[in-house]
Amino acid sequence: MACGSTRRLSELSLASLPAAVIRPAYEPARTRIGIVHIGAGAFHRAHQAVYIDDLLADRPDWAICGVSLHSADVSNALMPQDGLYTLLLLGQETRLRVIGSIRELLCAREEQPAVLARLADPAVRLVTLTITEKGYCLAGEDLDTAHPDIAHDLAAPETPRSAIGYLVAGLRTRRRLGMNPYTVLSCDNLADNGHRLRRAVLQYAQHVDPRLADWIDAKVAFPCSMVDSITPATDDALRERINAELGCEDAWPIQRETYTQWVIEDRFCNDRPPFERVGATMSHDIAGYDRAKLRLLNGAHSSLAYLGSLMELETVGDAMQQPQLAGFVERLMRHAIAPAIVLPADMRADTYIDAILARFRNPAIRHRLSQIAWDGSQKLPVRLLSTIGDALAAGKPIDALCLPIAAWMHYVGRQARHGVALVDPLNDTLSAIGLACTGQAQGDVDAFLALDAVFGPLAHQARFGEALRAAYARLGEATPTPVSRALAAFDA
Ligand code: CS2
Repeated sequence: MACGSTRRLSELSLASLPAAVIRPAYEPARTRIGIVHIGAGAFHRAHQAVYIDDLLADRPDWAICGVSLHSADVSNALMPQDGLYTLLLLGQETRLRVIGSIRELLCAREEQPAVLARLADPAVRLVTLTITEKGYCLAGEDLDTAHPDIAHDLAAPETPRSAIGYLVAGLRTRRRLGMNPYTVLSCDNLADNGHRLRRAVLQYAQHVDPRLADWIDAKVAFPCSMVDSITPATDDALRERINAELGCEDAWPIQRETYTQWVIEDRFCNDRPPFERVGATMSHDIAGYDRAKLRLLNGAHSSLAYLGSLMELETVGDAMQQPQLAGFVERLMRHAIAPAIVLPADMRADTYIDAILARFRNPAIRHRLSQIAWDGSQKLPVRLLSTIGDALAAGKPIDALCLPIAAWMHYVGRQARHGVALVDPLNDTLSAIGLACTGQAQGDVDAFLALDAVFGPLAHQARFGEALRAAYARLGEATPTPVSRALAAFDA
C-alpha cells in the first residue's frame, strides 16, 4: 500500500494510510501553537504529545512547538513529514497511531531567534520540559553555576544554551513587554520536579537581574508533575516494521507500552489545556504519586538494569524471566521501598507493584537494560539513594537496597575495563574511577562514595558505607554466577 506518490509520511499521505492506522481527528494545519516543549525526544513524543493529540480536535489552540536544544536530528527527520510521526502501542494488541500535535520543530542551536520568538509569542501560554535529570544542571538542590552551559548563559543571557537559560530569556522578554508569563511545567522523572526547576530558574535569574527574579517569584507557576509510560528507544527493527505496516517511510517512528499516566499539579499562571479531558489527573498534591513512581518503578528498573547487565541479560523481559533477579526486585519493592512511601489515598502499594511487575513482563516490549543504565549518576539519587536515606534515618535495614548501587559500581568498572564509554554526564570521572578499581570493596567503594554530586551527605554515614562495601564484596567478580548467588542470599 503506498502513501500517494510521496512515499514519505506527510499530511498529503494521511488519507492513503491503511484503514487500521489511527490518525489525527483534526486537520493538523488548522491548529495553532500554544505550547513550547523543550526536549522533543521519544518520551515527549510518546507521552505528552499523545495527550495533546487527543485534545486538538476540541481545542486547536494547544498545538506544540518542539525544541531540541542541541541536535537537529528530530527536526530534520520530522519537518519533511509535516511534523507527523507514528507511534506503535505495545499491549495485548498492538496499534499504530499517527500523531499530529507537534506542528513545529526547532533546533535551538541552529534556530535560536525562532525559539526566542516562540517563547515571546503571547499565544504560547505553557512551556513544558523533558530534558532528563542532567538537563536541570543541578548540584544537589542548587543550580550548578560552574556547569559549562550555565556559566556560558550567565555571561551571555541573551543567547542561551541551557533550558534554564531559555526559560529565563523568554520570561525576561515577556516582563519587558508587559506580557503575561507562561507556566513552566517539568515533565521529567525528578521528585518535586516543579520545585527544583523553580529554584534553579530563580537562582539563575537572580544572577541575571534581581528584579526579574522577583517578578518570576511573584508571577510564574512551576507545577510539579509525574509522568509514566515505558518507552523503549527506536531501533532498526521498529523502523522496518512501521515502514512495512504503514506502506510508506517514517524517518523516526516511536514505540511505547499502552499504559500511560500523567499526574499534574493544578497550579498554572496562564491558560492551561483541559488535560483532565484527555486522561491526565489534575491534583493539588502530587508528591505521593511521584515518590511511588520514582522509587518503585524507576528504582526497580535501575536495579534490573545493573544487576541484569552483570548477569549478561539484554532486556527487562529477559531479566524478569530470571526467578532470582525478578524475585529480588519484587521483594525490594514490597519490603524495602513501599513501606517508606506515603501513598495518595487512591493508591494501594500491592496493586501498584503488581501492575509494575506485569508491565515489566509485557511480552510485546523489548526494553533494553542498557538504555535504562544510562545516566546512573543522575538517576540513582532520586530512584534508590533517597529510599536508603529514609531507611537510615528510620533505623531500617538497607542491605538489599545497597545491592543495586554496588551493581552500578561494578558495571561502571566493567564498562571502563572494556573501553566502553558510559552514557552519563560524569562519564570521564566514572571511567577513571572504574579503571582504578581493583575488586577490593574498601578502596573501590570509597572512590565512588567521594562523588559528592551522587552521594552527597549519605557518603558520610558509616552504616551506609559498611552495607555498600558488604554488597560490593557479595557480588564478587560481578559475573552471572556470583551475582545469582548474591541475589539468592536475599531470598527470604
Ligand atoms: C526508565 C524510564 O530509562 C529509564 O531509566 O526507568 O525511562 C521508565 O521506562 C519510565 O520512567 C517509565 O515511565
